[in-house]
Amino acid sequence: DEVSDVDVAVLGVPFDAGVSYRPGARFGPAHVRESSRLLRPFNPAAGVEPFASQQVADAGDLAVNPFGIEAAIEQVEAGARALLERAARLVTIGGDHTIALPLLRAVAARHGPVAVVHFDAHLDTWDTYFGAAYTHGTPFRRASEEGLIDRSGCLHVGTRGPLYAAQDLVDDRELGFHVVPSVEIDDLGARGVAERIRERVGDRPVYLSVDIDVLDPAFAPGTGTPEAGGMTSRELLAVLRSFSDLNLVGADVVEVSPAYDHAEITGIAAAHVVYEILSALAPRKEP
Ligand code: 5AB
Ligand code: MN
Ligand code: MN
Ligand code: MN
Repeated sequence: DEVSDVDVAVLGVPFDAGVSYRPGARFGPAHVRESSRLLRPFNPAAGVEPFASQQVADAGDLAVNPFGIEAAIEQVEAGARALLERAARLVTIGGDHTIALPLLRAVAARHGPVAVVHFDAHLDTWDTYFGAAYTHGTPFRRASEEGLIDRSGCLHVGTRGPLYAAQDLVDDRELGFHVVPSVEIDDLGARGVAERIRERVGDRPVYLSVDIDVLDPAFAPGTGTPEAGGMTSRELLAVLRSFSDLNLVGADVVEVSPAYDHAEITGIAAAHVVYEILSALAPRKEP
């Protein structure tokens, strides 16, 4: 097995059975892997060229029950826990955002409550959504309720759209999240956003969750719930480059849905996001 004693394992979770307006994120891992072939020399399917040898390994895709949400959530947690026995950190490619909950359970089992930096157009802190407690719209409320997150160190970044009322933002402060809405990013710029994140998370262990819909649909059309007015790829990648200064313990990149993509725009953006995350987690080979 290629995954043993590595610093970072990359795992695909092709799951999207949560209640969703437009499903299709189950095809995300294959799409991001395929697009990453364009990022020579980085290719998670073939290996980990830019990184020091044996530090990053591709663990392939997890087999998940496509019909039973609760069963799938258990499978993701068990799969992540098993991998964390063999790799220090896990970078997961989704799949819809439902999977952030079992991933956080596995990470918290290892590190205790973690700070969370959540890039997303949406807060994903609904209590239930169409009666469902476990969907891509609820993972961070569940994680907060279950004590998986450190309520003094979490942020949502890129929030926008018509789905939120002021009260949601107030509630989220109670759940432990500061909010950096998309409109503020216009003024803050990438450097200002990175500073806000650093101030909030400090030296805590940090889990990073990137919903690709944090990007503007011009930069990521291939997602189930696009919202106009999002970050540019350049801004997001610049903020992620600052993460090598944080105590990053794991990450996911979710909600890539290739049926709505064109010209591989979203796949390529997500592959770059994965690459920046891996660069923050694994020292690059000296040239
Ligand atoms: B996301 C919406 N309620 O269920 C739905 O993308 C949006 O993980 C949920 O942030 C957004 O499709 C969840 C309309
Ligand atoms: Mn979203
Ligand atoms: Mn989300
Ligand atoms: Mn979505």
